[in-house]
Formats: sequence, structure tokens, C-alpha cells
Amino acid sequence: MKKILIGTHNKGKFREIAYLLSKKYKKISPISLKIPSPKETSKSFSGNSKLKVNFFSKFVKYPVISDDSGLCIKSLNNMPGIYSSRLAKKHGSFTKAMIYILKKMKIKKNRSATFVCSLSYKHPKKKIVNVTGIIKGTISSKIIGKKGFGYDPIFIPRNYNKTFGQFSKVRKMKMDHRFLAFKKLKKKIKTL
Ligand code: ITT
Repeated sequence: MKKILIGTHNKGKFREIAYLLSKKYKKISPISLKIPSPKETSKSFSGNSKLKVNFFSKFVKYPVISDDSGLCIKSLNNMPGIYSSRLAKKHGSFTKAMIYILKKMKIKKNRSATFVCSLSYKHPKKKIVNVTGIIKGTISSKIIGKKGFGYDPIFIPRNYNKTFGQFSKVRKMKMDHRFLAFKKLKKKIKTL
């Protein structure tokens, strides 16, 4: 069976990318191979996404797919953005980071936000293929929903009246920023 390394230590992301990939692949996690995470030194999603796929490719001889993603809130100058994961670490949990965000949003009129996913694929000895998926929405007034992961309970996708935390896992995986990025990637790499 063909192997692919899903280069992420985030279990929520791993589940979503594994779901999107063809059944033909045996999906390998860097956790099972005891591969650490690289330092995210870039100032952009695409920079960090490429940096991750390059890093993980050094450990295996088969294709690697990596994602750098995050929540960008318009009235907070697109924060936490590339610092989405680091904000949760700084506050001790996603719940605490979401409480912090909701507090900051109390005085804001504009609640527009986007979830961004920069997805990179690397086949050994070939160049990186990088694409971006974006889903628009708004920030809810409360933390609602127990499904999904990360910031899902405060993001309401456009044209819906519930948060990603209230969507079934499968429904969310078929519409989110990662899905939209994957759709673009699949057009370029048909075997995925
Ligand atoms: P890896 O670098 O190992 O992939 P990470 O969690 O550090 O794991 P990022 O640096 O890309 O990943 O950080 C993205 C953050 O944004 C992360 O904390 C996620 O929980 C959050 N995030 C990304 N996509 C999300 C989604 O679909 N739903 C909820 N939160 C999401």
C-alpha cells in the first residue's frame, strides 16, 4: 500500500486530512514515527506550511502533506492568524484563548473572520505544491458546541446560524478551509 505522511501533530487536523485523502494511502503520523515539530519561523501561512512539509520530508522517502492554518479576525487586525496555536498555548487551553478573544470582541461592531488553510504537498525529489483555502464567517458571542477542535466553537460559517462546534465532524470536513484547499490540491495532484 502507498504511504503518505500527514505532517501535523494536531489530531483534529490529522483526522480531517486523512478523511480527505484517497483510501489507497496508508496515512502515517509523525507522532507514530517520533518525529518532532519544526519551529514555525515564517510570518505567513504559506511560509510555515512549506517549512513544515520540507521538514517532514527529510524523515521519509514517500509523499508528505502539511497544513498551516488559523483563525483571522478582521477587527483584531487578523489576529490570532498564524499565532492561533501559540495563543492557545499562551493561555493554557483553547477554551481560555476563546474566552480571551470573545472578551476583546465585546466592543467590536465587525465580527467578520476567516479560517485559512495553507496546504503543502511534497513528493520525494519533486517541488512543493502549495494551495490555500479560505472560509468566511463571523465570531459568535459565546462558545457554542462540543464537536470539532480548536476554535470551532466560536466560528459561524457564512450562510449558517451555528458554529463549527455544532456541525457533525463529517459535515464540517466537507466544507471547511482545509476541504477547500484540498479541492485545489487534488486538481493539481490527481492521485490524492
Ligand atoms: P501542526 O503545526 O503540528 O500542524 P498546530 O496545531 O500547531 O499543529 P498550526 O500551527 O497550523 O497547527 O496552528 C493552527 C491553529 O488553528 C491550531 O491551534 C488549530 O487548532 C486552529 N485551527 C486550524 N484549523 C482549525 C479548524 O478547522 N477548526 C478549529 N481550529 C482550527
